Amino acid sequence: MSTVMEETISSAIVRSFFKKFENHLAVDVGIVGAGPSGLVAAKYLADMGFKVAMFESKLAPGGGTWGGGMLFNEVVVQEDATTILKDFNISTVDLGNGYHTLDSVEMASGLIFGARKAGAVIFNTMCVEDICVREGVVCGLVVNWNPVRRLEMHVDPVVVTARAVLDGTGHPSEIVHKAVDKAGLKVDSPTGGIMGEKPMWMEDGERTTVINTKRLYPGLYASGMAANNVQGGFRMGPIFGGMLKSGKKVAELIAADLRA
Ligand code: 48H
Repeated sequence: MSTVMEETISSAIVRSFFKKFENHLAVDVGIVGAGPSGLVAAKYLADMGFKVAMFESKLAPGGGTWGGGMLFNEVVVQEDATTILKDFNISTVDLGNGYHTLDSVEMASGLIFGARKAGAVIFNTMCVEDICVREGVVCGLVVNWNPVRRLEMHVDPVVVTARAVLDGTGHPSEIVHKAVDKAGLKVDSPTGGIMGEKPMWMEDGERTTVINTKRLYPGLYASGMAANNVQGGFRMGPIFGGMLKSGKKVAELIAADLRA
């Protein structure tokens, strides 16, 4: 009886996973949440040569992209955001009125593939449950398996240190909540706290998502709906230009700060 193949395959998985994880315990940029804004940021930062690790609590990265609008698996982007999609080799259909449609499955899978191929490593099924703050700088992520969190198991996490932390957790802005509610930090918002997302107004929500994308505290940034929640922006539904442009803007902000 030979179990050589079984032993070889199991050993290959365990060794390669731990090599990858150990190699990403100290990174330039730790991104929490692999939604569209985080994935765009990951690709551009990795393209610029930064070491990027993303932590996504779900099994499938992609965030709110997959379901389109109301599970109709198409999304809309504005003309000026299509250049970002072209960087990922994602196709769109020009409606001729300033808007493009695209298949949400192609968008989700294309963003994931593009970020990964650029060199960003995605750790799926891992959630970030806390942050590290040292001498006035956010400098690390406290990471655990999401099933541990879901099953409320009393298991301690491990820490990934990062020169920059990006909250890409979408509507709840979970990481900025840790910064404000737990660490007591005053972030760069009108009150120093989390303003809370406003109701639907597509035009204003899209306009302000990019403006709302900023460094909130030394070492801490937010993109996409997390940025909107922190600054009190309107929601915008299944239009994704603002998410893509937010990801690109935050990558440029982080890169400039890390190079300074
Ligand atoms: C690890 C976590 C944690 C955690 C959450 O919501 P997302 O798609 O993020 P964005 O902001 O890039 O895109 C928002 C967009 O999808 C959207 O919802 C829009 C446009 N809504 C408009 C409207 O009107 O509703 O993705 C966030 C990701 C998800 O995959 C979460 O599972 C993940 O973050 N996440 N991962 N650790 N603590 N919290």
